[in-house]
Amino acid sequence: MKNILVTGGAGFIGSNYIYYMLEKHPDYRIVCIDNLTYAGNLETLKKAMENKNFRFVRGDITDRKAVNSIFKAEGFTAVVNFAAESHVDRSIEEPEVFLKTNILGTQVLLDACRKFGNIRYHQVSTDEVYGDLPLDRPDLFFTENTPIHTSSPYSASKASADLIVMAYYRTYGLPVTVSRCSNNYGPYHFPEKLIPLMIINALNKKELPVYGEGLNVRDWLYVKDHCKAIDMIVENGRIGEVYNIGGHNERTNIDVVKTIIKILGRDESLIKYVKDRPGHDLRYAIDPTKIKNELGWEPETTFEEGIQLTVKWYLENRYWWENIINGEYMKYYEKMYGGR
Ligand code: NAD
Ligand code: TDX
Repeated sequence: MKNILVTGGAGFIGSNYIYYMLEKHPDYRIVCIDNLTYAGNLETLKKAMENKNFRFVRGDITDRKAVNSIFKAEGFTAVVNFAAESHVDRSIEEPEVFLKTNILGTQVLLDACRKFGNIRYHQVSTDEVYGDLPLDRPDLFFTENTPIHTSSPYSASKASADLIVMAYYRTYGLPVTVSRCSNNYGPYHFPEKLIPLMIINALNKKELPVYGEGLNVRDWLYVKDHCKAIDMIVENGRIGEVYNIGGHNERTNIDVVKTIIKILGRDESLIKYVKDRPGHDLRYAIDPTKIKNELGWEPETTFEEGIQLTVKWYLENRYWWENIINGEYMKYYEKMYGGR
């Protein structure tokens, strides 16, 4: 029987992956380790907890002793590492924890995979490791051969982790894969990120803070399509390979914000252009040819469908985000946006 360790599964993409896997592979055992940072939420995993094939362990991936003891007890067949500090703006304020979790945490997991029987390891990485593309060259895309060229402490930490993962493949022969995905959106997305922040603020008739002129471009992928791609890579991806994941869904930030305003029937006067993010990447755009040709992966959800589904989810799950924004989050919001 397959027994998969999912790290960071109380966060946005990890939790969506857990639900995807429990449904797609009802015979697999899924164990989640997550230390429940500000971004982790046990409420998100409430339904998964009812499944007898699922186990949650509160633990830190940088804690070697704790990680080794769960590997020893469980006998994993694969590890999928989502656990990370994931917000670029926070990495600009306080980089250290990004280096600790994203780089050293990855190393602890890789060591455990070696120690407990050369276990299959998948690293969930990001298109941000490629840096950015210019706005006036729509013909350019990130391929797996695009050089690593990072901008923020977040992306630098993710790139470092990728390099360590590939070093464990080359040096020790550990069976690894890496995926680099574009911006995700969908259910359980933490309110600090662009799309949920704009939905929640628009619902609350609060200002919508757009960085700079709102012309930066992101390549949006509905989270379920990302989960499906990871499943395919872990099952059939070639060992030692990197796969880009993205669905050719490029939008300027201002476009995304105006779409949300329209869906919610709010007024564009809520938009407030604020001071730009330092080092703000201009454009991300993924070329997904490799995963399409090798594994047959294609996105199933268009941006138009996905954004409707996402807004609907936030309307129907107010308790989930109201709990978050009524807590510590307000302090963060004040610090990042107050007087910006
Ligand atoms: P998230 O911030 O929503 O969730 C991260 C989870 O990791 C949280 O549950 C948190 O508690 C947990 N965590 C953090 N530090 C930990 C530690 N030391 N030990 C154990 N658990 C820890 O992040 P997300 O958006 O779901 O991103 C998941 C992964 O996907 C990250 O590796 C991120 O770099 C990558 N990624 C994200 C996107 C995106 O658009 N969100 C795109 C591409 C790649
Ligand atoms: O209030 C805001 N106003 C704004 O204009 C916020 C929060 C963001 N933005 C802009 C900055 C970006 O150009 O929107 C764009 C998206 O911002 P984020 O949601 O913070 O995402 P991004 O920085 O693109 O990074 C995301 O995608 C890649 C994830 O957070 C990363 O974890 C992932 O690796």
